[in-house]
Amino acid sequence: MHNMERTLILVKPDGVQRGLVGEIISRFERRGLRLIGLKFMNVSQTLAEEHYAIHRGKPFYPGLVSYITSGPVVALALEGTNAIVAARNTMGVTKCHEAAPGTIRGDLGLEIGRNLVHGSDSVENGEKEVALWFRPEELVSWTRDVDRWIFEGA
Ligand code: DAT
Ligand code: MG
Repeated sequence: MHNMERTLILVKPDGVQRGLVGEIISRFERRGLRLIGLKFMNVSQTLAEEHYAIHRGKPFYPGLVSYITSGPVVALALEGTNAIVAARNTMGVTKCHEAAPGTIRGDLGLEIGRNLVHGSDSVENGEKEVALWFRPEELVSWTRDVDRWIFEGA
């Protein structure tokens, strides 16, 4: 289907610790994105470093890696038309205090270093990150009965 994209979403350790897993997942679910992978896990140092490789060398990089490895996370692989931009808009901008009300970060967070969620930022990174966090056999290929009421071309 046209513009069918994949995105990797993480509910970061603060979201898990604060009991916001259901709240956060439900926003993506209600948006219409189709779940294709879901797991609850601790993040190894290696995975954290690979995931945040583009930020290596930046002043906030060590804090970023220690934050994502500080407790369990929920990883979601989602699929949908324009999934990258749609999910980014549902998340809100990186700095929670500047994020619009109605977004996850704008409704639930205050600080950039406790910003609750990760979402892939491009179609290419969506594919790469889903492959980094999920083995092929962990991804579920399925047809959702409601797809044709959400994806016009389905
Ligand atoms: P996003 O998570 O919105 O995709 P990003 O990819 O630019 O943002 O950065 C990844 C994470 O790094 C972000 O969620 C929080 C942290 N971060 C980014 N820029 C930062 C900064 N200037 N100071 C502190 N932390 C920062
Ligand atoms: Mg990013």
